[in-house]
Amino acid sequence: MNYRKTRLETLEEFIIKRQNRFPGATGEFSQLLRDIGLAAKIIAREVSKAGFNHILGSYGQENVHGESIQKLDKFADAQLISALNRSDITAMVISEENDEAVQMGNPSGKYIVYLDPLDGSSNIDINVSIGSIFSIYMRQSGESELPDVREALQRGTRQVAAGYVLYGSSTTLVYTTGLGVSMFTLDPSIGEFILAEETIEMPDLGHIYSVNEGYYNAWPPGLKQYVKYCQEEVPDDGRPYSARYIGAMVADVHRTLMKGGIFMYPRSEKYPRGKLRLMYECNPLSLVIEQAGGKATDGKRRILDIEPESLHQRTPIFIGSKQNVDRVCSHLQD
Ligand code: AHM
Ligand code: MG
Repeated sequence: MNYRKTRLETLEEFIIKRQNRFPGATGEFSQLLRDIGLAAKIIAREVSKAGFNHILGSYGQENVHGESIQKLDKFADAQLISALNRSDITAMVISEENDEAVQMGNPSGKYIVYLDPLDGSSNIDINVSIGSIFSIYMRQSGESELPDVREALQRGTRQVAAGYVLYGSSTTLVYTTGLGVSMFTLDPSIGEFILAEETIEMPDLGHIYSVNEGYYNAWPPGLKQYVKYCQEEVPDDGRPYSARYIGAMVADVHRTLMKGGIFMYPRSEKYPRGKLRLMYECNPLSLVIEQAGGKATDGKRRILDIEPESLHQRTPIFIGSKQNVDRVCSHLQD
């Protein structure tokens, strides 16, 4: 009998293959990525049962931003932190769900991990896409003491890896270590993430814009102008563009990565510094988008160059295909 050579590559195999490219690698970083993959599978399993496993609805508490905590947010937070605690690699975790940094009790741990355990929590109860976002930094000081929070305040350019897991019509894991962006799909029948695309390159220009238009009146004038530009009837130029807004940044940015276009969350009167969080939403997604050939700015500065001042700081963001981001920036500067 002849067997056709179709080779499925699992996330584990892919991580080890990449690790082998670096002769001195200790394998610790690979272990960290595999631990995140494990937590993602457990969260995906729970998300897929949401509705009958009593995990929907509010936890009856508010998080540090005054938002109602969903049970699934708490579950995802606990799963990710305990997966990262399986080994002594991670020294500190900063999560959207915890005001303070979580010390893992590993003074020898080399890495600091930021998490948005479940982005888009308002989508949980309505069976719309949500996701977990992660961002990984190396400690800068010696490893004899537990890290100081100041060690965690590093620019986005210093991320050694970043990515997300999207719990959508399928569960997708996307990550980068600065060598391009790779995507995996969870095959629930065998419980493995399988390589779907080794290197994602996004279009330079896309025909979709994504922004919460309910806040139109609070937008800066440049953004109003840009959205008007997107809506103009210029068929030769592919306009009007389509509008799409899922309400979970991770899902909106994933669509932008795959199809091109732009996702925007500007500053407003309600959120004078923007709504989205620099360290565990904007930086990791900006690294992914840049690694796929796109761009991300706060309207003036590259997101990855912003010097962080606090763990939970917010920023406006314009992220997506190069040409779309350049155009909105030129309107904002007008
Ligand atoms: P969350 O992490 O608490 O779910 O909040 C962040 C979310 C983003 O995912 C999304 O893009 C944004 O908030 C939506 O905000 P708005 O409802 O103001 O459009
Ligand atoms: Mg979020």
